Amino acid sequence: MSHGRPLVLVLIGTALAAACGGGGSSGPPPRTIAAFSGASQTDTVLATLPNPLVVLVRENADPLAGVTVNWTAPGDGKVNSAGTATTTTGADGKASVTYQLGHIAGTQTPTAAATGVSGSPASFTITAAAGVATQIAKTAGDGGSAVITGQATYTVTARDGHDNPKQGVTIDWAATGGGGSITPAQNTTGANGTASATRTLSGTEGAHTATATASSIAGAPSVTFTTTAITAPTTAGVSLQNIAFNPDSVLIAAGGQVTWTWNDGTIIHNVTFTSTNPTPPTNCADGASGNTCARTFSAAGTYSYHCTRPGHGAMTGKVVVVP
Ligand SMILES: [Cu+2]
Repeated sequence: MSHGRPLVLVLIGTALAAACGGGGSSGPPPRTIAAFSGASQTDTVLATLPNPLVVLVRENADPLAGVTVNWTAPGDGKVNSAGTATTTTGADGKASVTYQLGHIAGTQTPTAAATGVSGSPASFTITAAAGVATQIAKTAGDGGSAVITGQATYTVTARDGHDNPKQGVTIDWAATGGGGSITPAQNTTGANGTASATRTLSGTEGAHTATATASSIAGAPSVTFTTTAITAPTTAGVSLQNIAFNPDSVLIAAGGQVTWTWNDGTIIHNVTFTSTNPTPPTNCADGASGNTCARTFSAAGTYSYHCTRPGHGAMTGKVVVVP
């Protein structure tokens, strides 16, 4: 005897027992619902699965006919061409629907529920794969600047017509302006739909362009990345003003020098390095307006610093040194 069954079933069971003239006071026989077939199918978004979703309802071990099964599709998936469907089990205890996948790639879980039946709702785990790739887009690396002969990393993402990332799309990379090179010349998008390449700039300042083209996609879409090549200066200046370093990031060539100038009246500041690799130069001590401090940076890398005066915690800066 199980507990928690709806009262109606208890009454039905009692009535059946009475009608059969036996059974005495035992409860209704156990009913179960379970996925029978069609679970674990995989297809493309918006496709209709080749096999229907089938549940089996039993009473004790026997198929039970006439049980109402309420189906629900997740998202914009469809059971029997709609968001929900109602079917009735046949003489074999089975009920079934067709399933059309929703547009979002990944796991989709349609369900089948029956009132007062153990195991309800039964669920089906369907895997939706992205559809045919229709587009590529720049997703990282475009529009920055880098020192001459330096590098930039570009990333494109291929997607299907529903914006699902699409794996396995071939991307051709080409350096198209400014000189230099890009590698690899060709690769394919990964599981997250992305592919990346490394652009190496020439020794000439100015715009460097490169393209990513997906020839296998209808229309062979192509996107253009631009990086501006700059020559790192050998000197840079930073003003300490309004309880801030301005600018808070400077770029210099290795061996170059940065000069800090105090311009904040009587407010005391210092320059205290916080990064350790590369080894930073000596800190600049407390000072007020009129004070200056120059430091030379011989090793390439990023040097972070801040001001340690009370209440100046937001006063941070960095020096980026390139070879
Ligand atoms: Cu300060």
